[in-house]
Amino acid sequence: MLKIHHLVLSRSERIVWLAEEMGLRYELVRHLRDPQTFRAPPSLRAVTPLAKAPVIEDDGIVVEESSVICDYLLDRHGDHGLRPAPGTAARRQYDYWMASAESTLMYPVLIDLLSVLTQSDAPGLQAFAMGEYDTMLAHVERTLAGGDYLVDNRFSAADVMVYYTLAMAAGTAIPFPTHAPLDRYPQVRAYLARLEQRPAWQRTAKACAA
Ligand SMILES: N[C@@H](CCC(=O)N[C@@H](CS)C(=O)NCC(=O)O)C(=O)O
Repeated sequence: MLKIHHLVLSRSERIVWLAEEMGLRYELVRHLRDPQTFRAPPSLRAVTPLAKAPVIEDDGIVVEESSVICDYLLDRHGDHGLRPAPGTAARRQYDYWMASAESTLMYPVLIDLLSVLTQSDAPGLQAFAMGEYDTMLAHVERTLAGGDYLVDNRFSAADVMVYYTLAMAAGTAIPFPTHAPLDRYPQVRAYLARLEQRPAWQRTAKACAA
């Protein structure tokens, strides 16, 4: 059976959420972070030398990296209406958001969180993060002006990916204060609230709770 390794308070919530949206059967293996360092425990290193979550095991195959796992599950079990058809404009947008969630959109969040976690006071770096926050949040805000979801006005795995990045920025995914100026982006805040209404998200929140 599909095994989803969940590092509590981490991006692996994405995979549990997608599995719930798809109605998959899976075993959830929870790994607790080190309370001092907030790093992954040795139990995760036993699954992958990277010791990063998410990671899944499926019939002896180990798959890592959130967006790759999402597309692996959709390839293996069918799209379930959660991914546009290949070769379409919608699919190009989907691919863009899937990749962006862990790259362009994530940069300011990581810089901000690492500054907070390491208690470093580098004003230049913080100013850079604030500028990038505005660039990325304005981009999501503009996209949402055209509909309730990021791609083709339909919920997709791209929303699952981007949600977690935005929830990190909002400070709701992990218990560290951030400086993301979400108050200036009402469409983004409404989008997060809308996604959190989904029954599959609510089941995920319960299963993944710390
Ligand atoms: N880009 C990777 C990021 C993986 C990653 O950094 N995961 C974090 C959790 S949010 C982790 O496992 N951190 C624990 C550690 O580094 O000790 C993905 O999306 O899967």
